[in-house]
Amino acid sequence: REDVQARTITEDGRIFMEKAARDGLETVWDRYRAQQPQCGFCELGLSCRNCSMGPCRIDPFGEGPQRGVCGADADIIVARNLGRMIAAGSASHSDHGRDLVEVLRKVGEGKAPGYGIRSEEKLRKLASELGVSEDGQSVEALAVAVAEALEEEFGTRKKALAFVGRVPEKRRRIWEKLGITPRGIDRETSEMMHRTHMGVDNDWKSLLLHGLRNALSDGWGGSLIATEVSDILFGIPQPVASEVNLRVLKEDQVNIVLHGHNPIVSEMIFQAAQDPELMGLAEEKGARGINLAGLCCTGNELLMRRGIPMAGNHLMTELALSTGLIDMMLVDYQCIMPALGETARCYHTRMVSTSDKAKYPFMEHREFHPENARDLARDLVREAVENFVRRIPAKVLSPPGAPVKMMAGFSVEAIVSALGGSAGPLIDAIKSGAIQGAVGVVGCNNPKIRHDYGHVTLTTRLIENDVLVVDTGCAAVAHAKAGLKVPEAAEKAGPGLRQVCRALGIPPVLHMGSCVDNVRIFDLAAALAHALGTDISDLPLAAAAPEWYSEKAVSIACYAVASGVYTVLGTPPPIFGSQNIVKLLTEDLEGLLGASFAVEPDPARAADLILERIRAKRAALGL
Ligand code: SF4
Ligand code: WCC
Ligand code: FE2
Repeated sequence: REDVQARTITEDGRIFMEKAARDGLETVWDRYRAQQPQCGFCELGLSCRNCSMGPCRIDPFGEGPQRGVCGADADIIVARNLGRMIAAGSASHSDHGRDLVEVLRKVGEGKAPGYGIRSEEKLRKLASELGVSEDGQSVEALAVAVAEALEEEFGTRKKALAFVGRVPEKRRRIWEKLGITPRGIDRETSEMMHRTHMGVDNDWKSLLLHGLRNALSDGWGGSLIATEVSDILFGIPQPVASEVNLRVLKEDQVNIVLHGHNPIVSEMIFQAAQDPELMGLAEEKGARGINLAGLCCTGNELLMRRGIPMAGNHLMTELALSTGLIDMMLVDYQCIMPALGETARCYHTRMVSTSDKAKYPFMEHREFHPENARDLARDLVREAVENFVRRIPAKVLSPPGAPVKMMAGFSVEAIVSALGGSAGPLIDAIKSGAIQGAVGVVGCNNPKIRHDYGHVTLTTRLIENDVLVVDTGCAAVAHAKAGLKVPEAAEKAGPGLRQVCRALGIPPVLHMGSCVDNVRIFDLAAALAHALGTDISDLPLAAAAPEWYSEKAVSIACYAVASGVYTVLGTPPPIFGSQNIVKLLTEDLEGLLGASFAVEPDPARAADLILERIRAKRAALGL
């Protein structure tokens, strides 16, 4: 059906959209259509329900009211709404980071059986960065001390977050001058909620500046802590081969799918699935093994560290259920559509929620805590195995064909070691023009944009033009499905990039992890800037989120720009009700931060904007 073609570029997506329709399921695309037309005021950011004198809306045509009941105009309302999106996004990444810090502390205290310190090297690096003395401390005591220092990053009233020290000097001065140096992770989010309460900050410029600071508290705070502590607890990712798309689900094996974000649960399930006793039980039940697969970012975390295959990205989560092959789906939090529990009722699939802060309709709630995680993971894997025999043959459709091969695991440490121990060869390749620049293509799927089309079109154009692409999150999964993440994909790259990839045996599109792992990209950018004695904004870099949907993506985009990286958004953010704000974000920020936003739904044109940007940056550097 043409309808199905228009919704996705992926073959497994098309096949299972039709299967879902046959099974009478409603999908995200159906619900999106049912919502049409969506509210024009809200699309423009012109509606406000921050207080009970409202809700209010501003008439974009200038004929109806131009002020809310309190007197807020379009600029104030758009800025407040955007500010609250940033706060929600920053809070989500940062609260995820906090959960990891809790586990780190419990590991140190000996109260988290099954968890441990996998990278002592990173623990020590973080200790020295945070000014925690290592003298005579056991690893356990050091873990507690580092956890305590990280806890201080969240709530304490400081002048600056510790990790601001990683930012090039020139950039730090820009932040100081604008008053956007992030001071405390929770503080910036809390202050944003305060400022956007009725009758507090009513200057749209100062609201937006605080928005940047709030986003920086995510990028150089909460997300960074999530990534670093995950590396300490679960290991620093190294290049690893794996596979992607719905074909990674196996008809003859117990399929357990992990969906959500935090590796705390998924890593324990990974361990339990290796248990010989449970593997034996699977055989008794007639299965050839226990097969784990990932969705969204918790999948990316397992992929990066353990090579666990990915079943799909955000818009594939319902369709994965429609295979009828999933014996258990475990979710933690973020990007888990509340529709999933009901969808699964059509099949034998057991749906299990695991986080004390995230419950969903029609899911069993089995709460994970550091103390019980190892035992609970074993119980759940056992239950998944027992559920294997309850598959409903009439409802099973095995995805035809084979999965697509991919490579992942490109942490900064892994990239540097692939380069032979320093960033030097990458800098040389950029200087010589073999690599014209580097772009982070990141973010979600959104039913407003043909599934995966934005990512794959943009990224293909960029590599054809000798631009190295690094990616994370659902964008990375889209690229993998399109076959861009194998060394052979170098053939699709321009001659310069092709040669570099061939010499190093790497793909032209490097998987750097989950959405919190976007901080890896900025760590790399900061390292390049340091090596060249310049600022991040002087480098031939850019970022893009062609299909973003989430508030977390708004926070990421804002810390990208505030860190000096030009960022192109595919889905329009709700800012077009204020021409002042559009002008500030797409033009004037350039003068203040050396970077700005662009909005371009057509990914081919987004590629042109980015290539033009890279050319200009190269010219300014005399390259
Ligand atoms: Fe209306 Fe102002 Fe209240 Fe918003 S804060 S709902 S604009 S009165
Ligand atoms: Ni991260 Fe976006 Fe995927 Fe969710 S999992 S959908 S925030 S990119
Ligand atoms: Fe509305």
